[in-house]
Amino acid sequence: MRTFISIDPPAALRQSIRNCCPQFKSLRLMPAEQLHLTLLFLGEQPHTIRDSVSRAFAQLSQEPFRVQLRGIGQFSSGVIWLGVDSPQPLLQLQQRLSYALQQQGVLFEQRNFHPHLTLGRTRRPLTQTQIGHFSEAFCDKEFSFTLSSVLLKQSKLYSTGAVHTTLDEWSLA
Ligand code: 2AM
Repeated sequence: MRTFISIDPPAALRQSIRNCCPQFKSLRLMPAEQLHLTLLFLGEQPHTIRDSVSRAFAQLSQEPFRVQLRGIGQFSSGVIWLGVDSPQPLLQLQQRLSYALQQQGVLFEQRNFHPHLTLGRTRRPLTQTQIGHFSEAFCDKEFSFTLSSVLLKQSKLYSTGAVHTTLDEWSLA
């Protein structure tokens, strides 16, 4: 299974974020229900990953904390994203979970973590003017939520795009 650990903002917030996005011809926006932050991309894993993540989580004692989403950017891969303001607590959680999973013997590729919420994808990068429109649409909005749980998701790739299914959920305590 192709898996990842996801943070899902509350449904109402995801809808507000989606409603803010300007539409451009070349841009494929994500549906509101798919808006998420990837905390850890685990890639191909056996079905035992669920138990491994459970054990890793049991080792962490992480209290819920606020996450503030702010700042528009794009990756060269054509991903348009919304960033995270003051991401320190999130980075710390990512590192601690990553370490705990390695202690459980879970193998996955370690990459630089750039927390972001993918808003849409384009074949060709958006122009500076288009990115400016995006930033303007988001600039006076406050998108924050309390992170109280994380999810293990499976990602199935189809020609029409990825379909994500939740396999399990763990609460921060
Ligand atoms: P993206 O939305 O920025 O592309 C499921 O594919 C999730 O894992 C998506 O949020 C995707 O991020 C992320 N993802 C896919 N491949 C990844 C990789 N190699 N490293 C980190 N994250 C990845």
